[in-house]
Amino acid sequence: MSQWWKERVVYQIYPRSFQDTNGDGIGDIPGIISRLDEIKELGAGIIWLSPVFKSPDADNGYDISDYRDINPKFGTMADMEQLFAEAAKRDIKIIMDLVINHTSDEHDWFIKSREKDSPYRDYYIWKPANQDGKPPNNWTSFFGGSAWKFDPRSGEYYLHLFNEKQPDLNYRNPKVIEEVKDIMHFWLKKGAAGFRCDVINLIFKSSYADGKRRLAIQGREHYTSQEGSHRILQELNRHVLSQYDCFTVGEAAFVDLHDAKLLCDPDRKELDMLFYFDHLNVDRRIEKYISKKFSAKKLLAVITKWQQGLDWNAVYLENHDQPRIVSHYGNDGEYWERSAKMLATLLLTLRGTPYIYQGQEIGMTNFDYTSMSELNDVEAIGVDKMMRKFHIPASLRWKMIAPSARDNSRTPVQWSAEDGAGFTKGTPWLGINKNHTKINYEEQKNREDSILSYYKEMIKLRAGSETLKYGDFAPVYCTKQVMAYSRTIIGDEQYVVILNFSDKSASTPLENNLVGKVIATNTNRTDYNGELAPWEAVVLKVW
Ligand code: TEU
Ligand code: CA
Repeated sequence: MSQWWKERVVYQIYPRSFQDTNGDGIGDIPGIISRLDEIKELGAGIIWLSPVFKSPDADNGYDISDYRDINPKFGTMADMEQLFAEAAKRDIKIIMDLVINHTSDEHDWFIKSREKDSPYRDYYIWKPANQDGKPPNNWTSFFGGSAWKFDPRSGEYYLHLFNEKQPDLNYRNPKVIEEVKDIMHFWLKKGAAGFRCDVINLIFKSSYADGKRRLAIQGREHYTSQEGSHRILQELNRHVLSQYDCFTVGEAAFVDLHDAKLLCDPDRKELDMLFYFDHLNVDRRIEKYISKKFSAKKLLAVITKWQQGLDWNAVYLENHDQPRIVSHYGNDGEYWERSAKMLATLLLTLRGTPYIYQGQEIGMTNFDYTSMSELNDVEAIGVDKMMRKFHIPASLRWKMIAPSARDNSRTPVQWSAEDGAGFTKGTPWLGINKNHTKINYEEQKNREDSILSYYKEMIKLRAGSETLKYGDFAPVYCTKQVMAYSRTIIGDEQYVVILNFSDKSASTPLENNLVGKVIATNTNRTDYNGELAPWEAVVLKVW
């Protein structure tokens, strides 16, 4: 079967923030349908749809209470079917978010599982207290606090790696795997072209022993990329995925290159590609709330490791869990436009399938919130609570949380300068950035030198170049400030990409052969002489 997912660019939609049509302040499926032409025009050929399933929204849909129904906030199953049909008309494929590490505690399986003698008891991970009457082990949740919640009715604890409203499924129970297969068939038959698989390398817990003591997420060595997870992925592939023309991208937490190679090895038939986090953590310490200095050198080292280590990468700089890249690795002030384009150049000239997160294509910036009360995210709220327990003062908590919180990327898409940003006529579920009067789709749509136009050009350039899609990657030059790398098909073509990650101008030495014809740039230059302006990007065709 053709690997069309290597040819196309993916556009991620976070439905509640994309486009509202009924004025309730929440994006919806009719809203997505109304914007398919914009996605097509951008040049994306696949949509990754964050969860639209029935959910009490403790974690904005990543807590599913019915995998075969649509959240009424977003619309109906008929709307979803229409979305598949309208997307197909435009040759846009849709992949769904498969969230199977856990369900909502309001899922029917979990409700039944609370009864000790129910046939559903074993769908989840229930354990008695330890000898001291404490939780079964010392594991901590991704969102702060113990990963176990006591259920007084049955006198046992259940495991939740995420929020307590997200109980983990028990993958030692073959019935759970059969349920997952049925859900996958259901959506593939409806027209899904594959899945983004949420924290897929964490599903199998190989032991319930205490975890090594850590600052956070204690216990992870017992469930990260275990043999059991590999086995289950192979089974899902054999019994389901291999029967459809579809692909999977796994989200793999704590993954290292060794595990990633196993997860993505085409011969093992587990995943087609995966999201790792290393490249977004070069300016963060072990925990994302503690920052350290960024350098282009460190970033290039990480990129090189993954570009050369895996045959095919999922290339991304933003998603609904990460801050906006222009605020993270770029400059969202004076050099907003140029640095956003520089980062677009990076995204679209690496080897792999590029993923664009809604709003990234217009250079949306981090949330302009000023206090915790404006946040919605269960993670930020949990982490704040945990820090409070450790007596960390409010000002320091805010300093750590504000730049990294997930709500940074979850503010509504800025379609226009109007009140409501063209997103809603009602009250938005999360604050709209005040800068929508300046940064919005409408303003950039017909402006030739806008960030949006640049994304379109770069997507076209990639689509038309075998070398940019499939060429080998090699690092060429780097300093703290500048990186350069090449993409090559031997005997055919070579491109060199030069990027300046700073407010200062820079130069690259001529002996590195950084010469050639300028194919793309975020400035007006027509030739390259080794001098780079602040935040400049230059793509050279060397031969
Ligand atoms: O994210 C999993 C995950 O690893 C995140 O918790 C990550 O550590 C954190 O968000 C980085 O800030 C996935 C989803 O993408 C996320 O939205 C969900 O909350 C989570 O799984 C649970 O389903
Ligand atoms: Ca709505």
